[in-house]
Parts: sequence; C-alpha cells; structure tokens
Amino acid sequence: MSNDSPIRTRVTTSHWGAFEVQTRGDRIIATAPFAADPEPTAIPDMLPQAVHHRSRVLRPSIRRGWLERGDRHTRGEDDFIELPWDEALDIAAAEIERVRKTHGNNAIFGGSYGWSSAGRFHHAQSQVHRFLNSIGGYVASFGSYSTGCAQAIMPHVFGIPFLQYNYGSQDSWQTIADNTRTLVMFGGINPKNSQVSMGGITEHETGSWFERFRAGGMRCINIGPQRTDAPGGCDWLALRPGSDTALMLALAHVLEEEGLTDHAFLDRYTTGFDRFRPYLMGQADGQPKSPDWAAPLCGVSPEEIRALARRMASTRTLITVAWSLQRGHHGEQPYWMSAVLAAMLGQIGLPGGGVGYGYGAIGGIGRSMKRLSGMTLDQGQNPISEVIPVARVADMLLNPGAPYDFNGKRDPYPDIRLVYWAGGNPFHHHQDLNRFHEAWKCPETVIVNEPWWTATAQRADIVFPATTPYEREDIGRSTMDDYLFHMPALIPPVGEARDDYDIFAGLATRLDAEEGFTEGRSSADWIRHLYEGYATEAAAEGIDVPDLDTLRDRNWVRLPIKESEAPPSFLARFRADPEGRALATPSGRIEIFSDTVAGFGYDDCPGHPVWLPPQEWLGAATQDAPLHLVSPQPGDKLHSQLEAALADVAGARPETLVINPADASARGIATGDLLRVFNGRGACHARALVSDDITPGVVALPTGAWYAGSRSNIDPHGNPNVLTQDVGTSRLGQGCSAHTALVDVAKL
Ligand SMILES: Nc1nc2c(c(=O)[nH]1)N[C@H]1C(S)=C(S)[C@@H](COP(=O)(O)OP(=O)(O)OC[C@H]3O[C@@H](n4cnc5c(=O)[nH]c(N)nc54)[C@H](O)[C@@H]3O)O[C@H]1N2
Ligand SMILES: Nc1nc2c(c(=O)[nH]1)N[C@H]1C(S)=C(S)[C@@H](COP(=O)(O)OP(=O)(O)OC[C@H]3O[C@@H](n4cnc5c(=O)[nH]c(N)nc54)[C@H](O)[C@@H]3O)O[C@H]1N2
Ligand SMILES: [Mo]
Repeated sequence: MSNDSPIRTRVTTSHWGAFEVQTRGDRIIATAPFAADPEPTAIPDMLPQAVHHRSRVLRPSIRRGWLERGDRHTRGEDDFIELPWDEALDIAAAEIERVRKTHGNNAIFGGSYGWSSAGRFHHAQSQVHRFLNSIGGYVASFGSYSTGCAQAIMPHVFGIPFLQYNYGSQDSWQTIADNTRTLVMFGGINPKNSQVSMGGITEHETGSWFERFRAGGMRCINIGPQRTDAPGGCDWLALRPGSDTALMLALAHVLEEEGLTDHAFLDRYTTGFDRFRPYLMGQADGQPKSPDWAAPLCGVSPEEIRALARRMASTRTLITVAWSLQRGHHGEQPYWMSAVLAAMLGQIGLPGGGVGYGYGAIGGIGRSMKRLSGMTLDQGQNPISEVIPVARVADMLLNPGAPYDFNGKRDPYPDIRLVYWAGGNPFHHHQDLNRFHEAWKCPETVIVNEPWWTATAQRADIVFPATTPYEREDIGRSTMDDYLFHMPALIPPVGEARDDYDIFAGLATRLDAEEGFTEGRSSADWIRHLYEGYATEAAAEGIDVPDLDTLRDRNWVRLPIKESEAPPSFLARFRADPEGRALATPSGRIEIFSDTVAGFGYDDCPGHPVWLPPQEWLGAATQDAPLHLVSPQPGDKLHSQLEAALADVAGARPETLVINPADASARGIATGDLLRVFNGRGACHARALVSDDITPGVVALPTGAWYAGSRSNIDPHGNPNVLTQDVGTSRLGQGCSAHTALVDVAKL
C-alpha cells in the first residue's frame, strides 16, 4: 500500500451503532463517531487494529489430529494445516455427507448461538440455518442466553411472547418521563449496556433520558449489587445478588399488611391471588414474607423495605427488571414476582406504571418506532423437530439420549455427531467452560466459520475464514432504529476470507443443494432482492425508502418512523378492555397462580412465585468460596468481539475485577494488583479495582476475554465462565445461570 493513496471516509453500522470509517487502499486506518449520535460509543475505536489483527483466520484450516487420525480429544491443543478452499470445502462436504448418511440430520447440531455482526443479508445465523435446512435440517436451539428463562416463564403470566412485549409493547422512555414518579430498577438500567442493540442503534440516548427524569423530579432507585448499574444521580439500594425475589415478596407483604394492595385491580385483571396470599402472609408455611424475614436474605433493612413499599404505593411507580435477574438460578421467580408486585400496586396498564423489562439492556428498548418488517433472509423449513434450550448445549453433548425437562415437556437429548457454528463464540459465552471443553470432545466433527482465531475456532476441526462486515456489501437496519444504511465493502477480504454465504454456497454445491440454498442468486442479487421486498412492504406502510442505488450513493438515510406519541402498551390496552382484549393466558388474565405451571409439578418452579435460594449465593457462602461473582457485559466492547485488539493494550489483560474495600483489605488487595479468582470449577487471573460501588461480598468480572484455560490451567485473560456454573435456571426455563457463582479471590 502506498502512503499517498487517497483516504476515503464512509459510514457503516454495527450492533453498537453507526460510525465513520477511514480507509486507505486495502486498510481501515481509523474510525470516528457518526455525527448525529448524541452519545457516541468508544467501542469502534479498536476496530482498525482488530480487523487487521494477527489473529485473523487467513486461510481454510483443518486440525491435524482430526485430519490424520480422526482424533477428537485434542481440540484446543492441536495445530492446524492450511488448505486451498476447494480441498477444504471437499473435505467438509464429505464429512457432512458421511454424518447425515450414517446418523441422520438429527446428528447435526446447528443451533450456532451468537450475535455475529450486523447487516441483514450476511447474518451468520440465518446463513448457517438456511444452509443446514437446504441439506435436510439440523438440531436447533430455543431462546437465548439473554432472555431464555423469561421467554419460557412470562407467557404463562401475561400470555404474550416475552420479546413481543419487551421490544414492542411496554412503556416508552417518553411515557416514563411524562408519568413515572418512582422508578424502581432491579438490576439497574445501565447506559453501558444500551450502547449496543441487535442490528444497531444510531442515536444513543439512554443517558439523556435519565437527565430528563432527574430534571422532572423522578426518583430513580437502583436495586442491585453495583452502584454503577445506573447513571449517577440515582439512589442505590445495595442488594445481594440472587435475592431480589425475597425483597419483592417483602414489599408485597408490606402492601398487604398496611392495606395498600389494590384489590379491585387484582379482582378484575388477575387470577390466583387467593392461592398466593397464604404463602405471602405465612399461613401456608408458617413464615410470613415480612421485611424482617427478607432483610437478612437480601441485605436491605426492614425500615428501607417498608419505606420503599409505601412510596411505591403512593406514587406512579414503574418497576423495571434487568435481564440479568433471569440469568441466574431460579431466574423465573423475580420475573414472575415483579409482575405480581406490580399487580398488587394496581398500576399495570397505567402510563408510566406497572412493570417493564430489559430497559437499558439493549439500546432499542423503550424507543417508540413504527415497526417496518422485511429484509430477513428466509431460513427455509427445518425437517428436524429436535430443539434444545440454548444454554443446555454441554448437557446435550455429554448425555445423548438422556431425558431433560423444559417448560412442561420431557425429551431425550439428541445424539450429536457434528457441530456447525457460525457467528458465535461458545467458548466465551457458555458457563463452566472447563466442563464445556470436555463436552466439546464428544462430537466427531466441529466446523466453525470465524473471522478470528477465537477460543472456539481454536477448538474446531475445520475452520473457514469468514469476512467481517467491513469486507462485504450489506444493508443495515433494525426494527428499533429509524436509520437505514448501505454498508459498503470498505476493504477487500482479509487473507482468503470468504463471506459466510459463499462458504455455504460452496458446501451446498457439493451436497447437491445449490439450487435450494442460492436460488440462483449471487450475494449482490440477494441484497437487491431483500431490499426491494423491504421497500415494497415499507411503501405499503406509507413509508418511502430510496431505491438501492440511491441508498448506495447516500450511504444512509433517516426514515420518518420515530413516534413522538407512543401507542398504548399491550397491558394498557388490556386494562382498558379486559374482556375484549383478554390475555392469551388460560384465564384471560394476569396469572398470579398458574395451573399450567403448577401442573408441571416442578419443585424448582411451582404454581406461583416463591423464594427459592439460588444454588450458590451469599446465603450459602462457604469458606472455600465466600464471594458472589457477577459477570456483567463488558463496557468497552460487545461480548468477545474486538477482544484480540483490546487485549494488546498494555495492562488491559487480565480483565478488571471490581471488589469492595472490606473484601480487598481482608485479602491484602489494592487496585491494580494481579489476582487469582477461583472455585472448584476453575480459576482465572484478573486485575483488581477496589471500589465501594460494589456490595460487600460481591465481585464483578465482565465477560468477553478469550478463554485460554483448562481444568488444570488458570485462564490468564480473565474469562469469568471458567467460574460460573452450568445449570439451568429451573426445569421450566432452562435458561443460563451465569450470574450465580461463588468464588474466592487471592492476590497473586
Ligand atoms: N458469565 C456470563 N456469560 C455470559 C453472559 C453473562 O452475562 N455472564 N451473557 C450471555 C449472553 S446474554 C450472550 S448474548 C452471550 C454472547 O455470546 P456470543 O454472541 O457468542 O458472543 P460474541 O463475542 O458476540 O460472538 C460472536 C462471534 O461471531 C463472530 N463473527 C462476527 N461476525 C461474523 C460473521 O459475519 N461471520 C461469522 N462466521 N462470524 C462472525 C465474532 O468474531 C465472534 O467470535 O454470552 C453469554 N455469556
Ligand atoms: N457494552 C455492551 N453492552 C451490551 C452487551 C455487551 O457485550 N457490551 N451485551 C448485550 C447483551 S447480549 C445483553 S443480553 C444485555 C444484557 O443486559 P443485562 O442483563 O442487563 O446486563 P448484565 O451486564 O448481565 O447485568 C447488569 C447488572 O445486573 C447486576 N446483577 C447481576 N445479578 C443480579 C441479581 O441477582 N440481582 C440484581 N438486582 N442485579 C444483578 C450486575 O451488577 C450487572 O452489572 O446487554 C447488552 N449490552
Ligand atoms: Mo445477550
């Protein structure tokens, strides 16, 4: 590259929003904020280094032990042989063919969970699912690590798919600003997390909404283990992780004891309070769920609990619950109980009242937007019916044929022989990674498409180098955003990387499925096809979008779909007309007691919300593991993406662990010290940040470091998932329990 080739500046988008990219020749040299973004994120700063990083997969690579001996036990320890594309594709296609002929398509696991990258056509999960469907199907996964547990439990309560309510029909920020007087945030609302949103968020605005809340005199109360989970200016009630249900029950107890419950609301809109009340008041089990009972469990004093309950009953109160609460053992309970508490307050369906979920978890939630559909690649039909709850992947690999429970059903785990992953990094995201490392030895073959040599790519048998979004043309848009982007190919593919589409087309051709997969279209044809379908649907909704060539010229446009007046939420409509708009629950009402759930007979998720202590929490701390580890999302990146470049910054790894001064001084730890974090499942290194912004007894280590440990080795980068436990939230939800773990910490 010559230094006098011209610098070009264009805009692209990503899950963390739009940004400008400067290129010179075939290199990305810098990024800059998108001018219209009021709170731009620093996440893209490391993009140039990451895209051109030495850890890019440059050529198709096959693991030596697998190729030469069919060995599956040395994944992660072996070296790779680089092959020309045609040879590698021949080998992969022959192996897929062997597995499906010998064992059937239900021996192929293609769940392939992960965020991959923004861009409507080159969406890795859509691509891998469409490919696997075109060759006869695959075992899929249900739900997400984000909200798997909520997706299982909440339809029993509100009769609506959780994400439909969460993304599309709860109160908007504007409605909250106009009406709410008390905002009670279990798990906080963290602008750090709203930097990202699936498919992109262009105008980051969560922080500025809190400025408006404060200016309007709203009281915002963050309840959880970390002060920093909410913007400055919010009150903080320090809480032990995993104990929210106990606190919510005690708040409900105060309402009942002090005559503050709205029984008219309960009578008209809910079912089952009569069956819940004896548990709440203690007739059922001899234990009233009073503030005195809850205080030692959750760490909030009885006086504070009573004062909060009274305030909630006397002002317009919105209870918000972070997704993190259901990413813990028995995560069904705080979700269900928050709905019961809101029902007892009688404000569900009033503007700025009731309960809402996941505000701040991703930037799109709370924005009011006319939803345009379209631009989704059709994944085709999957003839295989087996689906596992997404976070049960290690159980599945370790226990073929064993039965497992999930939301009232009992099925055997399929017998998986081949795993195909594209667009996810399970060796970052799954719990108890040392156990997962063993489970990963079970399948005969693992194929991964990846731009980088992640921990997952390093543990695959066949690795196909995938392009990043900066190396291919695409369209960027999200249903929660009012901008539309042409994402230009900014640079040519790095190394011999190919688009996922071309990788799958190459395999489909070899497996006699080319017509079904490609329908005779090139990538460019597909983009035009999807875009034209979208434009037609948008026009039918009264929204004009430019034609593709115009969009390409303009790079981006803003669509007139932002709504200043938010439509009434789903539950507001129910409140206005409870018969005409009866909920799709068996009773047509909000279910405080669910006969359906009770009928499952699960002791870990009975017919109404209950306090069930998590398997690991401060109430069961041991001498070996006295501290509760929470592992939040990283503020400086999206999960494990761009990690390669971030890890190069001097002093950046191992990851930073936040610890309370009391716990630090007991261990002789000061800020900056190098630490060992450990429990019976594994150990990793971390760097200490001593801060009283965290509850005593709790430590926080964000996710995202590239795992490089094993059962006998310490993970040097600080991936918390060597420490987390791999258990489902309950037999009902089977979500991931990432925030439930006890550890100890020592200075190195
Ligand atoms: N302890 C703990 N663990 C957690 C959580 C937690 O709170 N605590 N949170 C969980 C949650 S909610 C989530 S969503 C998961 C996130 O886990 P993942 O979604 O698996 O994490 P990412 O790092 O985003 O993984 C995406 C991968 O796709 C690759 N990729 C990007 N673009 C492309 C592409 O175009 N093609 C291909 N083939 N690959 C591409 C990236 O390089 C990256 O390796 O983590 C979960 N794990
Ligand atoms: N910058 C950035 N933003 C992201 C992501 C990212 O990787 N980077 N990932 C995105 C994804 S995929 C998701 S799913 C969302 C997740 O959004 P959330 O689930 O809201 O995020 P977390 O960071 O896991 O947790 C938020 C906080 O919950 C608190 N917490 C943990 N356990 C408990 C508990 O038992 N009770 C209470 N009250 N609080 C608890 C912790 O202190 C933690 O900091 O974030 C999204 N946003
Ligand atoms: Mo997530």
